[in-house]
Amino acid sequence: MHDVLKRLGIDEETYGAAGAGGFYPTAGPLITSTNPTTGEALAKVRLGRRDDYDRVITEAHDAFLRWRMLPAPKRGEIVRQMGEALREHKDDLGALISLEVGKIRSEGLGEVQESIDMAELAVGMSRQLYGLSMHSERPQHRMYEQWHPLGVVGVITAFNFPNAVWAWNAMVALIAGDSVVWKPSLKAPLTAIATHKICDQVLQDAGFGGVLGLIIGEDKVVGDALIRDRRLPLISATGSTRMGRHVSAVVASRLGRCLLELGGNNAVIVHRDADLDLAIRGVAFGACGTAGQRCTSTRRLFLHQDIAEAFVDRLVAAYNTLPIGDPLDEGTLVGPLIDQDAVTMYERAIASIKEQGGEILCGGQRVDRPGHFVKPTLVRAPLDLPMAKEETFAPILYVFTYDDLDRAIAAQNDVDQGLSSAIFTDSFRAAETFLSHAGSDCGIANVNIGTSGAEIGGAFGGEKDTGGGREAGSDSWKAYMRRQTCTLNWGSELPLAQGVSFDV
Ligand code: UN1
Repeated sequence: MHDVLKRLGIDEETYGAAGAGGFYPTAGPLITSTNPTTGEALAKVRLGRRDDYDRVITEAHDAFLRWRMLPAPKRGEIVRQMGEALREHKDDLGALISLEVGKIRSEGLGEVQESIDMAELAVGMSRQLYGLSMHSERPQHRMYEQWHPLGVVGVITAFNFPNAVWAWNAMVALIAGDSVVWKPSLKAPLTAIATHKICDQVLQDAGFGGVLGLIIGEDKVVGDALIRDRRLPLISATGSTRMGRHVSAVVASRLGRCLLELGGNNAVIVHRDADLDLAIRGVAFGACGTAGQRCTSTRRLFLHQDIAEAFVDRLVAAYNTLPIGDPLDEGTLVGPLIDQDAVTMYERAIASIKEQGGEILCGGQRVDRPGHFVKPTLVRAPLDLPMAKEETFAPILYVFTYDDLDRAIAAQNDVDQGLSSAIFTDSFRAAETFLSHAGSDCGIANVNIGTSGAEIGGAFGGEKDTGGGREAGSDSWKAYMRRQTCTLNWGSELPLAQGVSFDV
């Protein structure tokens, strides 16, 4: 057993549900979390069942009733301590992320940093849960909006950000006065358990056990219960568009709220006047970072015809020297895919690309070594290549050539997803065209930086099949609260709005 796991308090066999009193024995099936780099078993998790789910939700709801009465800045103080606790464990937690999902060392650490940043941002937010005030049309009346906690928030996360995406939601939901029940991916249960333990300890110490709940279980058992449960006014879900469509339909049928962060098919446009050194680095990180398994990964590249050939040559050269290997080895830039299914999807995608007339410029195969490694792949593609419209969660980048910027932007927008986008250009006019109302249709639009690696201060999310949700910074806290409009009469008359009279 890895020392990292021991230090994080994870046993060889651990339970998959936690509530007011910490972890308790579950009796569902046993799953094994394996290291995608080596195939070695890391630890086993006993899944939660329906009755475990009910217990977690009941305890979260009870805890919510007390938590919501704590003033928001006091909740913020507790969240600040969570950020500190994460900072103390950053090294080990980052290593666990590398072990469990194959992120390179700096990305594993970066993910924990993202959670720490979220905690700190949320502390500030806790003093600023502001509402607007309006002038009433009636004399001696005052009108304003205030924001109340929502209740128990259900958070569903994917394997690729097994720590930070929970933090985007949880840190903000906590300062908002909600309790949070987390259903993590079955592909990254240990990171969830370790993260929960660290943050829950802070709440337990403050006398608020139950505010954070954890339920690890199968979709058809606990996932289904979570999305149908009327006790959960908000479900925040990150994952595939297919999953999001289902979650959204079920939650809508009970008139609940959804916050969705789903698939992306993110593009970079490299204009003829771009700084190509910047562009090469931005594209390589965007397409190959996290082995292409970010929702923000760069999947399509539009090159102006004047620079296309030279750029492709440089990119192929860069791809051919990318160090692929153990994510914990210094110098590695590309780790493994999450599991064999992901490798199979990659191989199927490559076969379809070839069938559809795409030309593989480099990569296109798995790497001959144990673990789930594939080669980052560049594909020269006709504009209508059907595969380029799909999100394959692997390092495959489709390269197109354009002559007219408007056409490149239109092609960039011509996919179902709308998460992230970028242009590399030194032209003010080109950049502003890209950012205009007629420009990128994505939730994120960058100039001279790539599509991935967003900072948490901004709202994060995208349009169309990406689901429309906004998480993390800016005013995204509003999603975790309910708005109340209040009108107060401090006069001795009762005038009615719109001039209505009703004298009794
Ligand atoms: C994701 O892949 O689900 O912008 C989230 C980024 C990260 C978050 C990605 N900050 O790439």
